[in-house]
Amino acid sequence: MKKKQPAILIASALLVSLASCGPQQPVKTTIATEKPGPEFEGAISKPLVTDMYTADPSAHVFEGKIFIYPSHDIDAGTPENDNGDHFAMKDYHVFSMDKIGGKVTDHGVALDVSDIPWAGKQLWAPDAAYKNGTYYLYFPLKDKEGIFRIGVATSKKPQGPFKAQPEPIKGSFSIDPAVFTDTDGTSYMYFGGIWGGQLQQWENGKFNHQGSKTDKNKDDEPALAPKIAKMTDNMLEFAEAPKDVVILDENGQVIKGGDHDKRFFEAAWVHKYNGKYYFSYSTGDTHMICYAVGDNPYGPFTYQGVVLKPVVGWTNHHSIIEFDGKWYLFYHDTELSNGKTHLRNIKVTELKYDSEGKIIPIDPYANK
Ligand code: FUB
Repeated sequence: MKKKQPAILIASALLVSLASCGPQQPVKTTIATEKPGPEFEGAISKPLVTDMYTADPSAHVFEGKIFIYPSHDIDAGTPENDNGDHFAMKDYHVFSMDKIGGKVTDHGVALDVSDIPWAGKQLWAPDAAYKNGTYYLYFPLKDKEGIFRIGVATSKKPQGPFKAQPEPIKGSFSIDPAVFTDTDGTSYMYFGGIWGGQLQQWENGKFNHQGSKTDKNKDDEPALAPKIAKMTDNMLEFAEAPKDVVILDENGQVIKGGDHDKRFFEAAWVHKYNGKYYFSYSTGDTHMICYAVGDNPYGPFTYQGVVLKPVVGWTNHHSIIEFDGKWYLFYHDTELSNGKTHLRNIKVTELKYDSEGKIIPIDPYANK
């Protein structure tokens, strides 16, 4: 993934100790100490975690608390490219808070890449779910052939540690799993991401190593669709072959590949509000979180607008939860690293709806 804007990279003393990265010795990237630049002025919220880089926050309410399942960003020294090779994460930490604005507890390493039998590299944006006394951590990871698959790990506690299943979920591919459990108890996984997320490299159920490396490059055709699959009762497998999640524009037409302001890129999330299903996602190279609304978990979903305007950094990734009668958007930017794309920090802010159920767009730097 390449930056659209000139890089805001300021040399910093980032030290990496990657040599021994077993579960007992988590990967440590030292936090930069310089003050954030002017582009962060007016930030509406502060980083929730300040002693490590965190991103892609998937928040859930478990056991009456807020649990956050983010990526753990590190500086592995890999040059930035459209493939996202610079996102070279190796483990996950889980965080919890009793309330918004309360102390953020780091529960330590919840899962390490060295404990995943099928692992190649790059632990990207995870999500979590709960069913019948077990917590499930879902994660995208490249296998030994360099193909992203989605894995699952289990624990009796929301904070882990989690034990990975020996194989990735059968039939899974691409990145950014988001598991939504409907009010009837049925769970669905939404997933997919283009460019480094490889969705465009899947053709007729096969991974094409020579396939297009970014978009499908067919601007007048329907954009590549994110995927949905119902989960089995034990939450470890897909109960059906993944289907396309269709996103329509305001005129009922499928959003086209050339419509980069609206087309799906990555970072799917689903929540339910007033009986409607809200499918939100990142537009990637136009850097927004948008949303579309549908009448059932499978869609189709009709585009409604922007949830979150671009943050400083290339990626935009989020989750939405209700807690104590209010709605919250968890997101990230790059304030702690002063603009380094791959060294992000998670944040939270309140999210509001208007009287018709439309989300009021959030400007992450509105307090200028
Ligand atoms: O964190 C790595 C990747 O960057 C995530 O999987 C994407 O959603 C983007 O945030």
